[in-house]
Parts: sequence; structure tokens; C-alpha cells
Amino acid sequence: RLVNPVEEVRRPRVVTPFPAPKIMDLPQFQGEHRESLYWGTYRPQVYLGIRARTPWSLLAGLMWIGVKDGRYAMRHVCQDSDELSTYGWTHHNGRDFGHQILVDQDMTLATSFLKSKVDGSGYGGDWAVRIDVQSKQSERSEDMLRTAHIFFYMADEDGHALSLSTDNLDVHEGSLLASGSRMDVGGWQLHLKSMDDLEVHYSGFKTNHIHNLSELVQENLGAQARKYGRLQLSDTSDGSPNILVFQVSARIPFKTDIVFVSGTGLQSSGVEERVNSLTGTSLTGQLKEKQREFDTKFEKSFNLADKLDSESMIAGKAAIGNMLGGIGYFYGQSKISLPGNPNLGGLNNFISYWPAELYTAVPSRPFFPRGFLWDEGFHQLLIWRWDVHISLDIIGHWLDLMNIDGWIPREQILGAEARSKVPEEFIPQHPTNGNPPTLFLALRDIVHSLKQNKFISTESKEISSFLERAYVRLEAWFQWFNTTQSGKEMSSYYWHGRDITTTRELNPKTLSSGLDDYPRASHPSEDERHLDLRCWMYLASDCMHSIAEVLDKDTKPGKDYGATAKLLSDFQILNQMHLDDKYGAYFDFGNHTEKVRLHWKENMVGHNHATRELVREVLERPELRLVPHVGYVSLFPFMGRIIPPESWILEKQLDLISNQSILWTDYGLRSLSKTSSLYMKRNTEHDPPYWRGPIWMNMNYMILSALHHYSKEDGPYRDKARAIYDDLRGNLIRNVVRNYHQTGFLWEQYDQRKGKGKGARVFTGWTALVVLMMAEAYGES
Ligand code: 6A9
Repeated sequence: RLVNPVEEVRRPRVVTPFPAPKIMDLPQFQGEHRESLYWGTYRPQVYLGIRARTPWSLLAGLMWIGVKDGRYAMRHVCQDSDELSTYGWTHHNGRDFGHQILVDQDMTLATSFLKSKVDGSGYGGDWAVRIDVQSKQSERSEDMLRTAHIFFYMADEDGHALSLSTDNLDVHEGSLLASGSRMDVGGWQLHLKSMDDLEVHYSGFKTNHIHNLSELVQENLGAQARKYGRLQLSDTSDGSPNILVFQVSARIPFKTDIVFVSGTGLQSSGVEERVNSLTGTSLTGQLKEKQREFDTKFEKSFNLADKLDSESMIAGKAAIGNMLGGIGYFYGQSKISLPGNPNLGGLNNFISYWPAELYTAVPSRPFFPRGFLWDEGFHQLLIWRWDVHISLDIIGHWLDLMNIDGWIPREQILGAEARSKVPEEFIPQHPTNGNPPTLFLALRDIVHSLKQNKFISTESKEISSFLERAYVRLEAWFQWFNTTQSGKEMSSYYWHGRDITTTRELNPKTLSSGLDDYPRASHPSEDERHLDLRCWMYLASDCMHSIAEVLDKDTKPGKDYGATAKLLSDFQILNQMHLDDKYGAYFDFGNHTEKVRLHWKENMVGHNHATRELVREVLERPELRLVPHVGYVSLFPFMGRIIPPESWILEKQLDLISNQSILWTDYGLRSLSKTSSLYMKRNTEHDPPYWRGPIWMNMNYMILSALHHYSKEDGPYRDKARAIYDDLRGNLIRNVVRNYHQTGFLWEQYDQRKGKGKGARVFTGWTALVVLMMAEAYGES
């Protein structure tokens, strides 16, 4: 057989990187910037995890034994089933400091992280972790104080052997526990120091499967417990271990400091001074100072001085702290599904994306500890106001994940650790599916502030060179949406990828929109026009136009973003395509009937055995029409500020928003009107309502932002907008803060009846936008 050598090496198109210089190769992301962000708490999926921003890093982390009703369990990976009554970063600056509280039954752990770079440190500097273990009830009699067991580990993903040093341990003096050497940081050492009486044991393992570390430690402990009846690591090690686990056991309360110093191979590296400075009272002093800096920066970045009561202040700090403390670094290859490939079947029907790095905030540490494209745009609304360098670095990473077609996979499941959290059928990403281009939300704000000269000059320069390099990618991204998601009519769009064959879903889902089960046309078709996507395209074109302006780009034919933005915000065209003028509401358009329901169908299996399944029944022929569901989607033209301030339609929108029988609740706006035929309806037997009623903070932020806008614009409804704005803002903040103090967590959504947090808890992704609501920071368009 003759093979064409060129064909042989050519990658399938879908996994071919976008052919342009990588954003992350820009000089501004090298040098000092890169080094300053090298180490961090970049493993959000574990309760405390440290790594460097490099593919095969040294990892550090914490485990402990939790005790509930006399039963023991290992805590390591963030899991709801561990039932911690609260945990999260109360402070974190995204760079060199964080403070976290974890409450596990009767035990409270406080973990602090501090980074420092001094003469003698290796690349990326040194870092310290303080673990402070307290009993929850402060006043307990001596004899009730039990022993706690915590475990601190170092692991080398690259497989390098780590050396143990456990002879003559003297924790009061400060002892070397482990050491090693790597290309990136040179020689390194791990030290432990404590004023308390600690017992230290260890175990060493050699394995590539670092994500199974909890099991390895549990097995080791289990075997010891069975043999000797004690909870103690074996004090043995595999030959050339790449993982070392140290068990610290002591009576509660106790404190221990663990220090990592790098560059220790060199003579003048001053290890002893560095360890001293990062432990004991010196560490205490530095942590206090960092905490003060955080508090000041919090008030300054969000203009919050004197604006907040102390409960809101605490919740607000936890929100931004967790957003920053939840930033992770991942490395690996996405799986891309290939629907067109007949040779492969089922779950094997995928190919791998190129190996890639992703630095990103995550929606939820226990449930979704990985990157999600449209979540990220909302995260960046908050992060750029805190530290624009971090924001550009994150946005740059995302844009570098673009393929030659201008597509970016929506959910990033990179590496074994990330994969272990996702059921197999959800792993492959579909190259036909998009996700709202929310990165433009953050870019719009950044560009606007740039135009207003709000940044210091070094920042302005970096933003400009970032935009310069990002431009071709942003254009390609825009084009991807504009071509692959376009509808039949000129300047119409619809989310591709809805399932037209399903018989089980009450309303086939639109996962790519981000609004999953939010009701759309009952019968997916090419005739659909999705209102939200149209408005996202308006945002994208408008933002492209403003970037082109900043960069002085010529408007080439076909790339006149200003003209596109004009078209997409044309009030007449919008109204023709999406307005129900009797109602004054905007809707999707498509092949639709309201007369659908789920019913149980009996299937005979053999002669006398029947199974039941819940299937959809359609009681009327669908027809092309507006899809009459009032909810978040119908408010998109309002969120996009497309409606002129003097229009009667604006008044109608304000009515829909403020009407308690429609969208208004005392806790924020419902995702779907109470009057909708699908309000709080399950989609299948296994799919409870998700975007069909509950309150979501990202959309409420967008709506609040538009209310704020209309409350400043001259027009007959200005005062009305202002009043609604004030009430809605108060309701949203009050409810999130109340839930935070009552439950210890921020939540994925809030119940529209009682305001109770629901869905994933420790959802410190876009729910953290509550800080911007507090700050009244909305950006201008
Ligand atoms: C699939 C399921 C144990 C759903 O916040 C992330 C996303 C949002 O982007 C989206 O808009 N969440 C929202 O509707 C969470 C989605 C998680 C998908 C996980 C695996 C089993 O996991």
C-alpha cells in the first residue's frame, strides 16, 4: 500500500491548533510575571493542594482523619459526602497569601499559605503552610481532648525520587523532612517546625497514579491498624519513592508550620534563616500583614469602605477569596467526540486534543473543579478588578485552546486528576457545540477602562499588547459563531447541537447555551432563532469593534464589527424577529407546541413482563412561532441594553421583572416565569428542573447591571428602573449573605420560594458576583 507521508502526519482538523503565535508566549507572561505565579494553591479539587504552573510538577497537599459518630474517614479530595460544615478561603490574594477555614465535626482546621522570594531562593521562591488544629468548642475539659492525625505529602508528578530525612527529628528546633532536586527549582527541602508535642510518622510510595493517593494512604493505615491496632503510617518506603507522606499526630489544639525552600543546592542559600523566617512568630507576623493588605485591597478594589455591614463584608471577602483561591492549573488532553466517524463506536468515538495547559478559576471545588468556558467570563468580571495580570493570563490560556476552526472546547477536563471526577460519558467535547462567548464581557470592561485611562501605564501597555496578539483569535472565535451557529434568516442565530431524535425529554436540552434545560422550541430545527445567542453576538461584535478601535485596525470588508453590532442591535429588526407585541416580551422563535407532556409508557417484555418508561407525548402539531416562555432568555435584549430608554417595551420589561407572579421573588429573579408551561417541570425521569425556576446569580448580575444602566438614562422609566434596581440588589445580596452565614457556603442556585441555597455547594464561581453587586460595579457598554 502506498502511503502519503504528508497524510500520515497530518492531524485531523478538529485537533489542529489555531495557526497563530500563542498568547501565552508574549514577553509579558514570561520573566517576573511567570515566576511570581509559579507556586500556588492551584489544586482546587483537594482541601489544600499546592503545585507549580508546570505540566509535571511537585505537588503538596493535606489529608486528615475525620471522625464522625466514632467512625474514621480520610479527608483529602473535596467531597460533599465528607459533610464539612464549612470550608473555604476566607482570604486569598491569588498570588502569595491565603487563609482557609475547614470545620469537620468537632475539629476546626485553619490552613494558611504564604509565598516568599528572597536572595538564595530558587525559581519561584519558597513557601510555607501553617496548619492550626483547634477543637470547635473552645472550652473543653482536658480529658476530652483527643488526638488528631493530619498528613502532609509531597509528590513528584515527573516520577523523580524524593529523599527522606527522618532521623533525629526535633520538631521544636525545626527539622528537615524531605529533599530533592528538580530542573525547575534546583535543590529543595521540606522542613517542619512546631512548638507543640507532635509525633511524626511517614510512608513513601512509588507510583505514577498520584490521583489515587488517598487510597494508598488509607491502605497503608488500614494494614497497620489491623496488625498493630494503631493509626500510624508504616514508617517504611518503597525504593526511590516519588511520594512522601508525613503523618503528624498530636492532641488538639496544636499548630505546625511546614516550609518548602528551593535553590538549596547553592552554597549561599541561607536555608536556616529562610526556614526561621517562614515559621513561628515571624510567620505569624507576615500572615497578619498579608491579611491586612488583603482587607485594604478588598475595600479599595471594590470601593466598599463604609458601604457594607460586617456580615456582608465577611461573605464578600469569602466570595472573592474563594474565587482567587479556587484558581487552578491543569494540564492534559481533552477528548473530542467525532460523530462522523463510523469506524469507531460508543465511548471510544473520540480523539485527543493536543496536550495543553489551562490556568483557570473553577465553578465549584467539590463538584466541578475544572474549567468551563462561559463560567470563566463571569469569573473574570470579578478577577480583572482585583488583578488584571491574573485575568489576562487566564483569558490568554483559554484563547490558546482554540483550534484552527476558531472553536474552544466548553468543558476542560485535563489530566487524570480532573478526569477522575467526571463520568465517562460526559468527558468528550463536541466540536459542533459552542458556549456563550462571555470572555467578551470581561474584555469589554477591560477595554472600556483602558480607553478611560484607568490603568497605570505598565498595565495599559500589557493590555494593549495582549489585545494585539489576541485579536486574530478573537476574530476567529467570532467567525466560528457567526458561521457555524447562524440561522436561516439573515442575522439570526441558534444554538446547534440540540437532540432532534430524543423521545424522553420534555423539551430537548440546549447544553451549549449554558442554560441547559431552559425551555426552547419544542421541536429543534433549522428554523430556530435563539434570542440569547443573538444578543451574545451583539456583545461580541460590539466588543470586537471597540478592540479594533483601540488597536487602530482597518475595517476590512466582511470584518466591519461596528456594522455587525449595529445590525444586531437594530431595534426594528430585533422586534420583527423576536417581539410578541401584544405581550411586550421577547421570545425565541421555532417549531413549537405548548401541548407536550411526559407520560409513563408500558413496554411488554416477553409474555407477562412489562417495563415502564417515561416518554414525551406531543398532543398537537408544532408550528413555526414565537416560543412563549418568559424568563432569563426573554430578558436578553434588556440585558444587552438594546431597548431605547423611551420605548414602551422597556416599561413592559420592567413589569415582567417586578411582577411577583412572573419573575420577581424576594431573593432575586426566577429563571423562568411562574406562568410558563414548563415552570419547575422535570425534563426526564432523571432530570429535575434546573434553569426552570431557581435563581441564578450570573443572570441576575446581568439584569441588575441593565437596571442600573436604565436608572441613569434619561427617559420616562428612569425612576421605575431605579426603584426596581434598589430592591433587586438588596434582595440578592441579603439572600446570598444570609445563606452564607446560615450554611457556611455559597451555592450554585437559590430556591425561588424560600431563597434557600441549592444545587452544588461551595459554588464559588459566578455566585461570587455578589461582590460586584455590593460594589455596584457593572461596567459600561
Ligand atoms: C457533567 C455530571 C458529578 C451547569 O458551572 C458549570 C456548568 C455551567 O456552565 C452550566 O451553565 N454547570 C450549568 O448549567 C455545571 C455542569 C456540570 C457538568 C458536569 C458531569 C456528573 O458530575
